[in-house]
Amino acid sequence: MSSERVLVELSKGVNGLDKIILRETRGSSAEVYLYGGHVTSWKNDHGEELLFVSSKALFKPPKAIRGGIPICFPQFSNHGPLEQHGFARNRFWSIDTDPPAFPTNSSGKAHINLILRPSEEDMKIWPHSYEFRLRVALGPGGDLMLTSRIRNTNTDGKPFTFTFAYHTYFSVSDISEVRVEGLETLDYLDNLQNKERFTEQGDAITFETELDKIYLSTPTKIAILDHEKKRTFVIRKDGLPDAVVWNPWDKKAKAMADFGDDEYKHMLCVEAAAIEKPITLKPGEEWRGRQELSAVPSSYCSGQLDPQKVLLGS
Ligand code: TA6
Repeated sequence: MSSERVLVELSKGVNGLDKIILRETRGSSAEVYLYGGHVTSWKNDHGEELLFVSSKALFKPPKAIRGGIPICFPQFSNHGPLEQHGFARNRFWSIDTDPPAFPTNSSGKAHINLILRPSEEDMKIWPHSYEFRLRVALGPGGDLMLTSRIRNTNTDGKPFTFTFAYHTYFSVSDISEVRVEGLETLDYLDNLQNKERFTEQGDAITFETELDKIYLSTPTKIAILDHEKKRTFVIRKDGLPDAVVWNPWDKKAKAMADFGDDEYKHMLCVEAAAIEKPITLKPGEEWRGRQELSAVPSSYCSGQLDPQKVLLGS
């Protein structure tokens, strides 16, 4: 019983906002704010921070926290009439004390269950009743798992449709030294060219200017190679066919009040998402979207880790 307590701790964060700290016995940890159901920290068992949070992030409603893993629901970006990225990221979530059963293999890990239901105010802007259950779990190896279960609880027989993203901000050493593997030759919508559709060239994605693309029907595994840090992030995703890749570069960085002018050099968003084909749920139906993040110590050039082996391997 005692080790259990250490694994999950309710605490106060910035501006006194409630947060949950998850600790894994070997030393990795994660932090989740009830504001936004927002993961703001993920550390490996050396205590190194793996997610980027801006030094100018505001932890003050109604502004979403700049960094970590904002949840975009029920609308990704401006793909619809609602506010940018929907409203889940600037609502207060609750701890779900009675979550429906979960797949057996997740028991015993440091995890927390959160829940979001619409307020009367929300119903005025998006007239649907739903239950959004979010489980955040740390695996024995320090992997970070986020599982969303969204159920349509409308009593008026109405279906609803939404788009979704885990808007993950990864911490990188130097964006110009980073490569993304797994999205080669895929079609994408370019957000910098009116969402026009293009096909990616055959090589890994590298960064030398602002980039804002939605890759369509991607493989379930994507790798981010941080050459300088000899680290590879592996994103495994389920129920989330698309992937957004974003770096604001210098001009956009300067234009964002809650983002440092040079911080674009040390972050990259790679977002497991469902955008191209919005999800429609009839009353009683439930959707599941899961992402698992791993950080593998690696040295690309030493060949210890061939990204193709990562992407094609287990
Ligand atoms: O996911 C990429 C994106 O949609 C970009 O277009 C950019 O706007 C980014 O999200 C940040 O959005 P935010 O509303 O958090 O400023």
